[in-house]
Amino acid sequence: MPVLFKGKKPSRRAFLKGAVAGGAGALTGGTALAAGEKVITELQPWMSESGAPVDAMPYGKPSAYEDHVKRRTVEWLTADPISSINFTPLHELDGIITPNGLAFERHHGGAADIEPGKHRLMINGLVETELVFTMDDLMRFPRENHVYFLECAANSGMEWRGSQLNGCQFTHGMIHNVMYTGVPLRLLLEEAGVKTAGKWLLAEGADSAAMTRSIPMEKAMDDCIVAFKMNGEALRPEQGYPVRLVVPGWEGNMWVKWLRRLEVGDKPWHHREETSKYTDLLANGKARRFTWEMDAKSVITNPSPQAPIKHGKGPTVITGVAWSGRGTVPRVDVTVDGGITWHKARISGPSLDKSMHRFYYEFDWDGKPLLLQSRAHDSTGYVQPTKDQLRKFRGVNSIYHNNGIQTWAVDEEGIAENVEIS
Ligand SMILES: Nc1nc2c(c(=O)[nH]1)N[C@H]1C(S)=C(S)[C@@H](COP(=O)(O)O)O[C@H]1N2
Ligand SMILES: [Mo]
Repeated sequence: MPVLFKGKKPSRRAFLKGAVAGGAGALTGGTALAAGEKVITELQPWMSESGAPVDAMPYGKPSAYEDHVKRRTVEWLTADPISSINFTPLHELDGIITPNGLAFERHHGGAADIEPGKHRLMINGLVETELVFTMDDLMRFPRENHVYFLECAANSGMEWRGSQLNGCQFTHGMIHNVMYTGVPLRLLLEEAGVKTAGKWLLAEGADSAAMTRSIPMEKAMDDCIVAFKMNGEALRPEQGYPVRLVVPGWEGNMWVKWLRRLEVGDKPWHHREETSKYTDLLANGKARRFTWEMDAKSVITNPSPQAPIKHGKGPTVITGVAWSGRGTVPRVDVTVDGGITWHKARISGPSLDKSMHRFYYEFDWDGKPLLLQSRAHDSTGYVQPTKDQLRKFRGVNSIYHNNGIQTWAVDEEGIAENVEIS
């Protein structure tokens, strides 16, 4: 049996002081021992027998008690699962890094299963020397590490005309944020020698969809990465193993997975994914095109429809994530009364360029209904708009690039629901 109190038994007062920082006598989350928390005094099975040996699981997995933490789909969204999408469970995560097994997937022709020894990356078109790289060749270039978010341009697309899906996993889960290791694209292009007429790049995937997108040369030479690792280990097949393009801050569709070819040209190719798709039809019949940058955005992940408040009134933690394709997010505001009063949230963890930021707002909930919103300010001074402000400029036909403020209505029971108030 474990020794509960060695020496002097602490007073209830000292216990409370230790448990609550600054709370005037209220218990934050602990229960006074006197009230009888039996699980701490009773012997549990995991203390009476030895645990699993090392190597029981050579590639580790989360605890079996965490099996509800998973990517999820919305069945009616796409006609079949080959060209489809699933969503990152944002409400189950904390900090800024998305674990590899939980990074949302978007495939247009299923996830390719590539044998790395048979994979090649070709650079052709307007270059001095057309080149073909093996994976081993790529490993001989200087590499860099960067944390970036990848957001599908369609993230929150279903919410354009009004609130629809009940959970931040579904409204905002087409995003992940991982550390990439790879070779700056600039180094590979310099190796091939881009001709002066070479102003555009076509990136092509080796999947059955052979995804292609046109990328301006300035971006290619700036911060794009040909990445082969995510969070330290090889890219997952779903994320483009053995190699994908990283296009920091720009819409996910351009981050070509299973990257097999980079063609240098003098103008954009106007392929399907940049004409009929990933464009925004305005009210006057014209379409916005080449809307590459992802605008500043944020969402409260807890509480949210999939993560209600279960503890009743009293000290309550609100948390969420914020990001911008144009830089960092130095400030996030949170409101609990639908925007009547805004409070500055606390950002905790690294504030990196074009990466997710984690914010917190702690408050004393009086148990009355709440209207929760968060609002991101990015390093360019841009402020996340309301959905009404967005619709004023973009009409109601848009799907892509919805970065409007999200509202969760929380009732007296702590149940949260997706609503729209502004
Ligand atoms: N080759 C290839 N690359 C691709 C796609 C694809 O279907 N095939 N989907 C794109 C889209 S639309 C998005 S949003 C991102 C999704 O990346 P993820 O699956 O790592 O989340 O990959 C992009 N790259
Ligand atoms: Mo996408």
